[in-house]
This record gives sequence, C-alpha cells and structure tokens, in this order.
Amino acid sequence: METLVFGAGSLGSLVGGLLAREHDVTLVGREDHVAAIRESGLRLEDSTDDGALEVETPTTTWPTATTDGRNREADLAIVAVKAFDTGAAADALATGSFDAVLSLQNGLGNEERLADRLEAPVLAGTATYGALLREPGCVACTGLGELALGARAGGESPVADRIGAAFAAAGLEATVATDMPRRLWEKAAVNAGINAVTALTATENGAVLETPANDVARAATRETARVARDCDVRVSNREALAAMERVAEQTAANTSSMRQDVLAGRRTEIDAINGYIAARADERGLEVPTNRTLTALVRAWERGRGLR
Ligand code: KPL
Repeated sequence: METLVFGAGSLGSLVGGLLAREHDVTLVGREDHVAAIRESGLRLEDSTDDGALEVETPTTTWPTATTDGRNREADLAIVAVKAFDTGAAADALATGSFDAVLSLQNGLGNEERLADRLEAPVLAGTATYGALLREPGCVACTGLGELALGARAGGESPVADRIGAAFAAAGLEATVATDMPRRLWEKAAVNAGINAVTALTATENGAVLETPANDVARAATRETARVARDCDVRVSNREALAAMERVAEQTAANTSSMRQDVLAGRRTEIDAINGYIAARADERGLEVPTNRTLTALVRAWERGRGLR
C-alpha cells in the first residue's frame, strides 16, 4: 500500500514509520525533521516498558508540509497535521490523487473539512499512542495505545476494512470501528478535560487527577458528553469521565500535546477541542461554561504571543 503521511510530526512519523516496515511510505513534514530523515532515516524509539518498537525506517520525504503534498498519488493519504492546518492540507491534497484519506488528528470537525474539499472517501481515525518528537529524525513512542479507524459517519466501510488489513500486515493493529462518531467525541471529551488544563497549569497529564484541576477537567469532560448527546452521539457522562481519568492515569507522566505547543510557543488546537465544543453548544443553546472559559484563556495566551 503506497501511503503518504501528511504532517509527519510525532504521531504521523510514528504511524508512518511503523507502516514503512511493510509498505511504501512517504513522510511530508517540517524541514529540519525531513532533512534529518533524508540524512539517516527515521529512528523510532520505544520509551514504554515493552521494548519492542525500535526500528530504523527508510523513508522518502519532501521539505515542507503544506505545499509539497501537491500532485502526489497514493493508495492512502494519512492526514496528521495540526487541526488548524487541515484546510491547507486539504487544498494541497486536492491537487493529488488518493484512493482514500484517513484523518488521524486531534479534535473534532477535521474529517468534514477534508471531505468538503476532497473527492476520495475520508475516513476518521483515533490514536491514543503517546508520541514525542525527541529531535529531528527521532520519534519516541511514550505509551502504547489503540488505533481505530472507520467511516466518519459510522457504519461498515469496505475501504476501512482494506486499510485495517494493510495496517495489520505491517504489524500495526488497528480496530476497524463502526462507531467512529462515538469514538471521536469520547476522545474529544478526554482532550477537553486534559489538554487545556495541563497547558494552563504547566503540569503533566496526571495532574488532572488531583484537585482542583480534577474538578475543572471533569466539568469540561461532562459538558462535552452532553453536547455529544445533543448531536445524537451516545456518550454517557460516566463513560466519558472514566475514559478521561483512565487516559490521565495511563499517561500520567506525559506532556499533553497542547502543553507541548505552549512550551514551544506554538499555536494550539484549542479551536478544534474546547472551542469546537463551545461553538456546537452555542448553536444548540447549551451552557458549557468550563469549555468556554478554557477556550478564552488559551486563546488569550495565543493572542498575547501573536499567534492568532
Ligand atoms: O491526546 C492527548 C494529547 O495530548 O493531545 C492526550 C490523550 C491528552 C494524551 O496526552
């Protein structure tokens, strides 16, 4: 399976690198990372207890993420760019030809943006692997997780079945799921609880298990489940809270992606997480004060940094 990974940051490089054990993979990512991979291949390190993921992966690369995906052809394009780059990724991918597109991104609304622009079927994906770009050319797997993919509106998808089988052939187990909307909202509920709280309090994920951060994280997660249900996606408060606290426990020592962005002085994915939830709640006349406050605080930080 010829695969283009568009947005080879930490997660994109990890998934692409693992797929490259069996398939032709092209990584499209940032210039320094790409240059390092060109020079000596992609190094995947295993920082979990498992000790099983150390591989050297030869890949082909291009130097810039949002322009050089143009006019490419592949069986599959995996979109792993930051949520705010989804529009630019869609524009670039629209000039190429792909049999299927798989979004492996944080937040909600990414698949719709891609599908609005692209002819190929767009699948939804969730990945709960911990991944960290240690240095250009080197990505560490900091937590083994689950990968799920399927039709973005839910239900059976022969395209998803094919891609799931291709992932399995590379030793990358992926659940082919018929309930992607529920999975996406549950993941959003996890991210809504953990990401902004850890970014704003400069803490690791485990901190949201302790008061007062726990109260804020639980409120954001509960509000998200409420909005999901109003959007006809069945996520109970209990399930969402259990998922958020389970992930916080399993990744207690990890730095959330939003905190990583803040530490690096980069724009965050707040608009696709708490901001998206607040916007959907607005449309539906629902109150989500915690998501609204977290969104306002992170956006204020971004404005102060000239990032928006
Ligand atoms: O997905 C994550 C993120 O950091 O964006 C969590 C689940 C919070 C793990 O760090």
